[in-house]
Amino acid sequence: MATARKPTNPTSANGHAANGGTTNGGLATDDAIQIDSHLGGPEHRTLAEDVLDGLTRPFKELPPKHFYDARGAELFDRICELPEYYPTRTERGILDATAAEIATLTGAVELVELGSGTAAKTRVLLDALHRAGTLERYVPVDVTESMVRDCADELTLEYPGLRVHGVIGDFERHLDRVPPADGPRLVVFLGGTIGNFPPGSRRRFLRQIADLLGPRDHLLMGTDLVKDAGVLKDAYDDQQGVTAEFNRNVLHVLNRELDADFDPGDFDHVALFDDRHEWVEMRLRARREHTVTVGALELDVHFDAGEEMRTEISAKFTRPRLESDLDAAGLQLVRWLTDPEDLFALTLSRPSA
Ligand code: AVJ
Repeated sequence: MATARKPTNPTSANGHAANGGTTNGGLATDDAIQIDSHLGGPEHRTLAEDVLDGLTRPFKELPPKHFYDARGAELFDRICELPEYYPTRTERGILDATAAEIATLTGAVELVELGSGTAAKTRVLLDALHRAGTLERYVPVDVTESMVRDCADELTLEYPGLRVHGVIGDFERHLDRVPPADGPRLVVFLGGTIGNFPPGSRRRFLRQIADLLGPRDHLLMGTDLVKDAGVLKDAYDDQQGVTAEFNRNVLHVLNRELDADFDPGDFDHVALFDDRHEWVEMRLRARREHTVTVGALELDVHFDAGEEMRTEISAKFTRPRLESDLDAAGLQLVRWLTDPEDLFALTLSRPSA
């Protein structure tokens, strides 16, 4: 496929196409693109609220969503290339092997992607739907404005006739802003990110996703699977220390955004598999007793030597547990798609009859 270069994209300030209605022989112009932004600053408030809440708990905790500033996104991309981190390439292999079947089963006219990022893996699905002749619209939902805009520009060039309706927002808060379906819809949530939700919120979030689905629509979700604890630990504690840097990056985010004075060098990276909960946990462990100030919150936070702060859970699934989570959200499994080693699964599901 031709790699399209990014043209300038003159969308107006409110994010709506400035020149809607005209066509241009299938060329990518702004009438193929509509972008709505739902981020008007309150992003900082959720960070401040999360930090105040998380750092004043008896067992300190920070939610993983704040890892992903520009540096965090770059470190995560490097994680995806690590020999120890199998999920990305495994999911990609499953998609390569099954995209055509997914296209046939869903007959989807539109693809809605939660946490679309650079949409690297999405192209496999877009290709399959394009080849099946059904693809009309792509709806990426992502907090990073530049990612949504760049991929809208690129994809409208790569797929002549494709419309892109981007939603810049937090998929945990703005799912109700996803435009109404134009025809059979495929919602995709890849990468295993559902694993970041603890079990109760996971089911609540799956129910919100289910609300985006009509009777002919489908959800395609990627989930990492339970496996040997050593393999899991290595995937989250790599030799090169990239995951450790990614983990500590959240402290840089707090320093910059909330005027905190963390010294990331005061914390060790910890990764472990909790086999009772069937999740990987990442923590930051204080090397010495010290107190950190979070200026924007007028908050002093004391750490004991060896105290651990949880920064991420990444749930690992079994088929029965996933089916019961789907069932609780009003969804039923249509296809269970895995790699030959059963490392990772893609599940295709639809609203229960
Ligand atoms: C992007 C949430 C799927 O849980 O494996 C990678 C994030 N954390 N290495 C995961 C992550 C440490 C990743 N997800």
